[in-house]
Amino acid sequence: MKKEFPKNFLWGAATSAYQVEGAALLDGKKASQQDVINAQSYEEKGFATADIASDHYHHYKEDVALMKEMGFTSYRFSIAWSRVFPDGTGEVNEKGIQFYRNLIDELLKNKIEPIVTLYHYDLPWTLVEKYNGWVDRQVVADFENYARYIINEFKNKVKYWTTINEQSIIVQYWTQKCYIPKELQNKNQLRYQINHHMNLAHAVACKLVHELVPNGLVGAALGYAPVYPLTSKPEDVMAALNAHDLRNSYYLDIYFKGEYTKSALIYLEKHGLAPIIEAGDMELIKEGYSDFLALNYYASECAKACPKNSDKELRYSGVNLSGKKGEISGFETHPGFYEMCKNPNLDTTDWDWAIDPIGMEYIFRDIYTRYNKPLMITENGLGAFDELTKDGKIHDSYRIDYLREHIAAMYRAIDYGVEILAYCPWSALDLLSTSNGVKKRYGFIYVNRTDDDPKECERIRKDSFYWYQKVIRTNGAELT
Ligand code: BGP
Repeated sequence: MKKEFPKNFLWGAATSAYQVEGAALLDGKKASQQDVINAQSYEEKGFATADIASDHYHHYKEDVALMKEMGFTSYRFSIAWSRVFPDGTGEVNEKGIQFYRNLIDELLKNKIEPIVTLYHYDLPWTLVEKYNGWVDRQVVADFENYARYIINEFKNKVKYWTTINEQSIIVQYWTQKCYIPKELQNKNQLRYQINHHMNLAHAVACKLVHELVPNGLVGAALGYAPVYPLTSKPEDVMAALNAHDLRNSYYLDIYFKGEYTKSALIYLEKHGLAPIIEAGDMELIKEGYSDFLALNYYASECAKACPKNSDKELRYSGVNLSGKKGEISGFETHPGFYEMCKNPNLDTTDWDWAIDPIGMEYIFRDIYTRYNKPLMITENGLGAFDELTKDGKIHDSYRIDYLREHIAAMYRAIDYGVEILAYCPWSALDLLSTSNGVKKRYGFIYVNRTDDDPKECERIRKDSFYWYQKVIRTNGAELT
């Protein structure tokens, strides 16, 4: 029997501002920390800068038309704070906000529901220069000013709001996702302090949506992976539980219960890593409750025991910069608590991300059972080296296989009663990867450029474009 998704299920895809827009210093926009980080990584590693990215700033009408052609009923994107407030605070940049008015109007004209992310890694550079950005509590007040302006501006046009993108990933990869001055990079407590400031900013944004947006719904967009034990040895199972508490529940409990997961906080306190929490913080966090959770799911993770007396030291997640399987630079390790490792039961992408559709079904079931809130997917997808073949096409059957299995997993979760609102895989069109330039592609729409040469950023429909069009047309009943 063919299985359709619920009647008003939202189908679409996702992007983020600095990864897709380009026009990094145009029409009054000033640099964000990502413009600076990516300029450095171009110098050091040859990955593209964010200057032009996919030039969506100039192609947005064409891009929305292509989304419409695929049948999108939603589109998840982010607003660049430094386009609207070039210095983070102060005067609004009229041309900057006009871009988002135009984009949102274009989406609504095409009956595509905008799902707006307020913050996706791109803090205005001025705030980094002023006070080291997220390291300083002042950022919460500046974020509130920015968020209030944006939410007010679009309160009658945007129903779904996501606050901060992937706090859990920011903790792991903090120098990629935030600009951290060299002299602070060995102070790991700051990872959790930054996260605490983000929890406050998240709560502030939730309160603003509840206050200002009629029927508005708000939640965080969290990078989330289930953690499996490497073996059924009790010490590995315990390690997986520890990893789950520190990497997953530590965020979810804030969003839905307004408190830090005890076991994780005790671990952090014992090791001098816990955030400084000021009077009133936890009350604010409780008041800023979430209506739903947006999940970014790519891969599952695996953990094993790491005895306290081993010779290992605290370290955070490594990254694969080459796109050659097996070249990941290391795994997160907390001696005495857990050590992450490769799952021998799963194949991986070329960048060592475990491919695991059942993992997505698992997290849907698990999170919904524990918190009983609606969920949506705001990222899911396969990074790959796509080839533009001589016939002018992109035969990305591997991406279709990946997405098909994940959509089927999502259906199984719905079948078991999980409330899922939307599926917005990564990414609508090819864009700048956070860690691997533009060679690593995710889109349904190919953007013809290289790391060195932006060319014209011509848009070309991939095979997955036509496949997804059919999936949406049949409301998920036809996945072949
Ligand atoms: C998520 C981010 C996205 C995105 C994606 C793929 O963590 O929210 O911004 O880029 O991962 O990651 P990458 O670009 O490193 O392949």
